[in-house]
Amino acid sequence: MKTKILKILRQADTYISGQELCSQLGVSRTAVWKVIQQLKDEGYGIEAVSSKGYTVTSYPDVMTAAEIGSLLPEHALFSDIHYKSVVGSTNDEAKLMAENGAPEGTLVVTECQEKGKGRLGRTWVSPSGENIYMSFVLRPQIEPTNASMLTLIAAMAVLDAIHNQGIDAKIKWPNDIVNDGKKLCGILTEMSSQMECINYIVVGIGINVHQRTFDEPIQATAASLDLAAGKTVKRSQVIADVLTAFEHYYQLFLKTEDLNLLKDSYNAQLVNMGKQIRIIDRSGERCGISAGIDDSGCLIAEIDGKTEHIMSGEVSVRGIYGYV
Ligand code: BTX
Repeated sequence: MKTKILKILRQADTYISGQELCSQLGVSRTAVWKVIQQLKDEGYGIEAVSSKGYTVTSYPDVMTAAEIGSLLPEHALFSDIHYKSVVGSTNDEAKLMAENGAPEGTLVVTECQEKGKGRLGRTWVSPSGENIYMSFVLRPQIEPTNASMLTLIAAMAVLDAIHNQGIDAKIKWPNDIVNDGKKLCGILTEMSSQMECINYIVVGIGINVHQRTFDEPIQATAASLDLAAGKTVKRSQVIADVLTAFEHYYQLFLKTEDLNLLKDSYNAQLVNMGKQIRIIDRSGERCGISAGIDDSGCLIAEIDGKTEHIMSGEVSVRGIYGYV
């Protein structure tokens, strides 16, 4: 009910009477009043005028289920939202929920991760109260080998949300979003599967939002939305925009089970496009020119006159981050 009240108040361009809220939601005036008090306690500036009703004058920077839910469209995929003040890793939380039967669209959001994870055993720096750390559960009926494309879709969704804040950013294949050569976001996709079918996938997204200073070793390579935008960005709006865009791209992906319908938009946003890249994998390091992704999300690279489709590994782009 809190989500619905918040949504009605948010969408109204004028005061909404208590009676109007009661009849829209089919609840008592006391029930509405209690929710209004809770919202005030959470930091919402709510003005109540006896002859007119309620209006919201200011919104706090919170990431509660009601706040995020009130910004999502009706019947959104991500309707089961769990907000936690602190966790080890939202990916681990979401995996646990998925193991216990959580449906597709379950979302975990937190203020702080004590064991934030990057790829390949790396760490994701996750201080409290500053950024976005979230993970969601998917249960697509696709080949397990196609699951890695969801990371690229998530990158497109995050990029849309960042652009909505007026920030110029690009994708660094496969899973980073960068602004001015610095990393704003990282994405970690994990999967539980059998040979031919997927039990579940967890997509984890970390976006630096309010953080203004970063310690070594990421001091020179990390940035945040506030720094890039030169203003204070609302975390809940970014989350809602990521989820809305992801749902749209996910539906397109499921139609073809590849990136055929999304490849052109992805490539148009690729920071590595047409540039010299270093491909570092277990076999060592090679140089080539990036030609964007193919239908399955592999990076196409021209290396020594030959075209290669690179599936995994770390790709570094010259000029990006300053250390390449
Ligand atoms: P990655 O392995 O591509 O990037 C990790 C590397 O990025 C680190 O080794 C470090 O150099 C740098 N780094 C670490 N923290 C930050 C940061 N806050 N900002 C910029 N650079 C940083 C990327 O892995 C995948 C990250 C996913 C994070 C989300 S948060 C929610 C979810 N839960 C969880 O445990 N992980 C995901």
